[in-house]
Amino acid sequence: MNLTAINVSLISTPLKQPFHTHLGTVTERESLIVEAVDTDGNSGFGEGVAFSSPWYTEETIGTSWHVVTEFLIPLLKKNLVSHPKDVSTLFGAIRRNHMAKSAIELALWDLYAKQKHVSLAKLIGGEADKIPSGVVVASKDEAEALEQTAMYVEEGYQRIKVKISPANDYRLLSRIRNAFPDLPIMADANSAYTLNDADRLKALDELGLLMIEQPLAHNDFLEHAKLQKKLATPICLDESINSYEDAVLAAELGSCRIISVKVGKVGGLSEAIRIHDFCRDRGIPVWCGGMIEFGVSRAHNIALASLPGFTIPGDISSSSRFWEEDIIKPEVSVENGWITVPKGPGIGFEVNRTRLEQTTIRSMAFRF
Ligand code: OSB
Ligand code: MG
Repeated sequence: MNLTAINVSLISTPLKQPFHTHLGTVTERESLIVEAVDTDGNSGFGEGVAFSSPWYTEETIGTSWHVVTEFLIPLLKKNLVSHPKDVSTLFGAIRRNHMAKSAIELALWDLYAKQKHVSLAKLIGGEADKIPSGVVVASKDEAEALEQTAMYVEEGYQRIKVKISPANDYRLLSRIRNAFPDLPIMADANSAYTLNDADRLKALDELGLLMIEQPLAHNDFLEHAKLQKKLATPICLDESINSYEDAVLAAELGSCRIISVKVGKVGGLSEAIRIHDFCRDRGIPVWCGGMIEFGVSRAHNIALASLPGFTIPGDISSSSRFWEEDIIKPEVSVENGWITVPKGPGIGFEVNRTRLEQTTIRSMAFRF
């Protein structure tokens, strides 16, 4: 791919408002931005989406920095890569660290698409011109959650996801359901329950939810299968799905009826596409999850979500959902509930270098 340099930047920005889950609250977002440069001066960008602390996955921004700079970039320097697909094989020598791997792999996908003068969406077989947009309500306060829902419905979002736990579940969801009888609503529990709560979750069946995301442990398949048998509402797995093999396991065991794909969590776009293809063949609906990410990752998600198996609106909202100013130009915007899939080369958004520099707290350049 004629690489001449890789630049790694650690950026940090406060969120417009705190994002609460029962696992913890995010108020400030750090992210790793990787730029891959070729001999013709093309630049491809990727984003590493690990959080500052290991509350959601074991990876952190710190471990990503370590693995990217000490292991993955040295591997790339020593081995010729002619297609971004080669990267998964090359990085197979390093165990897990999916978000670190993905940050680089995504930069190479963007660069490769730019070298071929095609949009990333088209390169990977995307068919949609626009994708439906969903948004997450993650407030501690029930009245505020209702207000936010009303605001997002007004903005046109096609599906609302609400963070739930035993502290708010039925009460909050039934209030939202009563206020919006026809709204597609889903609930994300981020592992707030155990199998002993099956009756409590069964009570949510009457609310007509699209799905309940990850009710049980982050690494569980067996108990989710037992729970799914008891619920009419489809279970969707998020935390449990870290690879293609996890998706196969979940399908074989009946642990869920829907799968959420997060590119960073599964180690890159190639793996995300494998999961998509498997789910499409098996008739399992998939949707693209979100990581409170900046525009680079959002742009990659848009390309992924243009694949035909993505039949449910994902957690891909506008840049303004989280940021006063994003690091891409134009920013991601939602029009009447839809995001247009860009047709320009690569991810189809420019990186706003001024904003990138303003938000960078640490950077490192590697020459090839
Ligand atoms: O569980 O889906 C999740 C954000 C951070 C970590 C985990 C999750 C989330 C979200 C998506 O709910 C938020 C978004 O980016 O829109
Ligand atoms: Mg989730």
